[in-house]
Amino acid sequence: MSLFKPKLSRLSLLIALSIGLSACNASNNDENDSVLSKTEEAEQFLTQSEQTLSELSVEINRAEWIYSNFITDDTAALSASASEKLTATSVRLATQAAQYTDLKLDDASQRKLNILRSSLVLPAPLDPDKNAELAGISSQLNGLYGKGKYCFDDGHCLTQPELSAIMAESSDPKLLLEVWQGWREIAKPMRPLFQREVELANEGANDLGYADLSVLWRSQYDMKPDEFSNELDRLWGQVKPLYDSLHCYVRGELNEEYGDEIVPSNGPIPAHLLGNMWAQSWGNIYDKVSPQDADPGYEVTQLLAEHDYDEVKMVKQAENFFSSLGFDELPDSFWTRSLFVQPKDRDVVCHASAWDLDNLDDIRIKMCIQKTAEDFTVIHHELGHNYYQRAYKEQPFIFKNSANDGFHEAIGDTIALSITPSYLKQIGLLDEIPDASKDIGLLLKQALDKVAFMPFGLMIDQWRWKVFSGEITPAKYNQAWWDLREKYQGVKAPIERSEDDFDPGAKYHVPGNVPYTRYFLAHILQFQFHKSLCETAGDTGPVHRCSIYGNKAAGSKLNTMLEMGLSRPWPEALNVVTGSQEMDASAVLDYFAPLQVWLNEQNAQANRQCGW
Ligand code: X8Z
Ligand code: ZN
Repeated sequence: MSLFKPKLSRLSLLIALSIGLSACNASNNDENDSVLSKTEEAEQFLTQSEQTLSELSVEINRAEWIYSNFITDDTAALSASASEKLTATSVRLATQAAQYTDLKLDDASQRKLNILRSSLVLPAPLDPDKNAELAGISSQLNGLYGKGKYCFDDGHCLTQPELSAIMAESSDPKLLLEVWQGWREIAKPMRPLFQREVELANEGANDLGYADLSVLWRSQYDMKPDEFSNELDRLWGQVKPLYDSLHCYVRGELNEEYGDEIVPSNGPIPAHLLGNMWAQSWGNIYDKVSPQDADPGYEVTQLLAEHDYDEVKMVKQAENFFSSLGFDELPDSFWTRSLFVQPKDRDVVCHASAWDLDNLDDIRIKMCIQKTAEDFTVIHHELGHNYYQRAYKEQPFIFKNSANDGFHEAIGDTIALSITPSYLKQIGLLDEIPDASKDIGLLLKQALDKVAFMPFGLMIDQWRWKVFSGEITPAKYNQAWWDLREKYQGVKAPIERSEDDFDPGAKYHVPGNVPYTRYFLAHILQFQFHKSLCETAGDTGPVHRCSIYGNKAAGSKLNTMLEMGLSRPWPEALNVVTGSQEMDASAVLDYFAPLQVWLNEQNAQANRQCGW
């Protein structure tokens, strides 16, 4: 499969094989011969591993696909048993790969061995009983999230997407609080399971030679784990002043909307009032905080409704964007096999995902699409995964992945940055392009989605890495979660929380065991990609007005990077599109430069005390 969740990595690393190593292990007095035979052995190990991996991945992908589309006890058992088999063999492979890392192999083989060693996101201990226990826990956690509902006093129950729609649309603080609190009830039973999952996976990481799971997760970025942590601090340091200005402005506006009792004009913002279940992106409160004189005067949600867009038409429109860049159309099987609409008759995992069932052409998305601007963007996000998967399909199995996990998350978002007023006009959704005086409104909407997301994208794994390393103990899970929410985002729980709660579990990627730093990286990378592709397209205007729609030169450059997959270190892939080997948030700051000035003026005029 290639869903960008832990399963991506778990499932990308299947079965260890019983390869005939015995002849090569025979003692040999000639040192050169011995080195040579070990090298040959390593090459053979890789060839056979890749062949078996690619064959077996299809079986695993199918089990996972069926489970996520039809959550029952039986499909859970099948998925757990597939994942148990996969993990056992991946761990064996990773262990075997470690034996060859000191050899002098060609770059590609060396790289493959390193990837085999470090790509597991949920490594099981070697003990088979513990492996089975871990697979069962992981499947149970996924099921608890997928089946999660909140039932109101009158007995009617809502699923995650329905509750999220209330969080997006309502202005009633009492209702928002009820839904916020209600959804988090689903996570309480996850706590002991999660705690045990961490223990077992840490043991698995130890067995592979890593100090803990945090070190393993941070070992996948072509640099040392601690260097990677420092990179994140550096990038966040670049963006933080912009975030602080946005936070200050939004808090001030919400204070006016809701009053001192509900949103005090200092301190952290209560997390239920930001238009999103997790306060992770704030675009849905645009109307509550928008500047009257700079509002562009249209809403994409409304435009979609006025033009009779249903779920399929939304996906077709997104496909059309990629086609305009020169990418081939999606295969027929995409349209017949994907899930676009939430089924009424069964539990499914609604959280959007993109899949590559056969590592070739059987690409699909699975998503309970709402007919909103937000989901129109998410569709582009998911298709970005599918086009990436198809672009690297000629690579050897181990390189069938993105340059780093942030790249996979950034491609569709990069395309969605091109959904500008001029693009909407070109595709017939908008009649008139708002003039430049409305740019502040457009930029504010974009910042509420993108800039607001950044500290959230960072804090989830700051929490998890500390949990994995033992710095955060189970007795402090929830407290530490809210401490980090406050530190990075400047938000707080709207009501008292305790260690009876397990608020991290109410976010899909925690029970799903999907690393989250990838989304932080993607939010930096997509602005770098957008800026560079706009230059390739010869756009000389402000970068926030640029759309690469229809530009084949930009499409071709992007495709060159996508085709590389994971075959080279990510700085080289980045260099193909941007001409630079560094991740750098100055593209974010350039994009939002006019907004930054405006926010600071507004905050100064209103005499706001920023910070929390
Ligand atoms: O999980 C996702 C995608 C699937 S890879 C829909 N995202 C993160 C989230 O929803 O929390 C995209 C942005 C952040
Ligand atoms: Zn994604």
